Amino acid sequence: ADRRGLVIWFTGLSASGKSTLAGMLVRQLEADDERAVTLLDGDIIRRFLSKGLSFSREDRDENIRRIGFVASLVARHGGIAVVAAISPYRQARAEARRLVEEAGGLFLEVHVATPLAVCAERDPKGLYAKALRGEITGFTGVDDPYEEPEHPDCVVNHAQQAPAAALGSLMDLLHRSGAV
Ligand code: GGZ
Repeated sequence: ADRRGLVIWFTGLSASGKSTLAGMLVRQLEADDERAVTLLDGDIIRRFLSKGLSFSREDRDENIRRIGFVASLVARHGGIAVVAAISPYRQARAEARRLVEEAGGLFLEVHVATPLAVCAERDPKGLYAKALRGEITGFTGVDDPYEEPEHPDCVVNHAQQAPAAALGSLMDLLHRSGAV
């Protein structure tokens, strides 16, 4: 493996399986690659780095800008960052890609394309139910937009694939692109 920085960016709806897959990928990379791996999970970022930000477009974009900036720092030093955030806006994801590429890193966008109906059915935190009852507004996929990636580097779908199979296709991509 070379020393080029690497950012694997998972985008998709709430409860699509981003965090699960990101966690599995981190463990696999830690086993296969001698480099440290930094996990930037939206849920945790919002408790620390982005504490106080709302879910307005402006604040989501600010959240993604911060995550993209940290990922670009990791990439600049030849490290690996794994990001899991809804990142619903194309332009914000493109900006994150630009930052990482300017830092000399390889940016791979993974669309976790689990259908909305399946995410809403899974609903591990009961947030879809609340959004559908109108108790939360501006919930992604219910009454807030999600702009699908037009040219993702990889698409996985937890309604069609077991997590282990999704991880397998991701590892194939990483090996094919010479990233690890
Ligand atoms: C979307 C929301 C919202 C609204 C709270 N819309 O499944 P979760 O619970 O654990 O992950 C979601 C998380 C989204 O944070 P991100 O930083 O990934 O979002 S973004 O990239 O858009 O900045 C969800 C919870 O926060 N959550 N309210 N209105 N998700």
